[in-house]
Amino acid sequence: MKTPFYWGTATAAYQIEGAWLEDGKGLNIWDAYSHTPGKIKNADTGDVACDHYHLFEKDIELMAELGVTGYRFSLSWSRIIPDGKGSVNPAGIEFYNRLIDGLLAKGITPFITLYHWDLPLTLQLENDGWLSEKTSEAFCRYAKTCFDAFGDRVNHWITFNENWCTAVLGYGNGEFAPGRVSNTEPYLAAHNLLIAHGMAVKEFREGGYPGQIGLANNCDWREPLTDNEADRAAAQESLEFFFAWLTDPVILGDYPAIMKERLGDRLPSFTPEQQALVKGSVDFIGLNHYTTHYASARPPEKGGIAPGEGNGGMSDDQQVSLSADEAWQKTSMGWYVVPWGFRNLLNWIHKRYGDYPIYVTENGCSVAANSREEAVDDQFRANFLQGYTDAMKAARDEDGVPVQGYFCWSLMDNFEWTRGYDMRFGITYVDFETLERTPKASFRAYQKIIGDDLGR
Ligand code: PNW
Repeated sequence: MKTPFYWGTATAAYQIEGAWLEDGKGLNIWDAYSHTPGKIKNADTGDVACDHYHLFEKDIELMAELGVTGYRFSLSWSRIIPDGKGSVNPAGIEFYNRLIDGLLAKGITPFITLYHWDLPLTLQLENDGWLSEKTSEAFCRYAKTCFDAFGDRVNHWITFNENWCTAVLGYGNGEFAPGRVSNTEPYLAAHNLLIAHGMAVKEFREGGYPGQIGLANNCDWREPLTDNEADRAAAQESLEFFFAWLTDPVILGDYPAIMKERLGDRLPSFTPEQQALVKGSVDFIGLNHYTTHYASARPPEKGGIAPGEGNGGMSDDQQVSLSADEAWQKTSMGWYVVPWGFRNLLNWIHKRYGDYPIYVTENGCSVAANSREEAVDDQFRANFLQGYTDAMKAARDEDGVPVQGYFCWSLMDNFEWTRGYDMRFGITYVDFETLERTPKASFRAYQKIIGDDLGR
């Protein structure tokens, strides 16, 4: 039987749920961060967000109308275990039970992300978050709680969303919660995240829960600026610092050689026990993809990001300059629209790791608008989705890359982290005053893309 291709949308708990103090939920680091003055655009918070906690039935209806066969969402750890490590909150389990049952009733397959950045605050305060392996142990227990509660109906599990962001933005340049700045801590945090992943997967496999488990890592494409050897090496180096850093260990069992060489003791090494735990710990590769840059060994002549000017310590560690073609279209986040980069990246991943099923766990764009009318008429996003899904289908159908799912980010406008509600990524417009949802032009375009591919 041909494996089904999942067409879906994606969201994350902190970005949509709201209900931050309801029904026994504990605080998490994004609750704390968004309430810290100066951290978030317009002092926005996720206190209410899309109020999905109360409106989830409407959101399931929307997805049924869209025609998706999968939905990727995350669980709020502190809603399920308020202090991250102690007793379980039955109301938290109950909420996700209703969501899962509602999806299944519409024939939508749930893909659960266990961790999309909202660490229970107690674990931050007591353990310094991901700087301690105690947090990995707490995660493993939380994961088991979820497998036990939902594993009878959920067969697709993603332990972590974008460990690159947690490590680099959370512990490197201080942009995301917990807001730490360091050129050592990102590597330690990432190591503990990988150990936590390995522990949870061991629990999953030994517990005999049915289904597949993996990670969702983010990666942009890096195209060599010229065809010369040095620029091709720079592009490769950049991809290894970005994606291979967090994917090689779970498939090949160790960090990329170039990172070990370059970083010395700033990069933790795997003990034999840790290596046994982590190696082979994914059943699929999850990829979140948003943009492309040129990479070169020397600073580009004009514009671009030279080594040492980039994303905190991590970028300084790469001897790579990034630049873009000014002819490329840009989203309102300033991210370039380059569908062929997506196709190249899918091929690069296939070549490096072999025949693992790949799920595109996120892809999408933010579009600026001055009014609701303008926002709903988002031809830009409709074109973006057409271009990117065409590129993915070319990789799947012409290049033989085993892509088995695509999840558009996002089902609806939501809390875009430090950018607050200012950046809208949704194919559904959300009025944050009334919480009314309105499908955009891109919703209709995506509906058609799905229908055509599934032969409806
Ligand atoms: C991802 N970067 O975040 C997240 O998984 C989503 O929660 C988020 O809403 C979406 O992409 C859009 O931003 C990213 O700096 C945040 O490269 C930052 C970066 C990449 C992805």
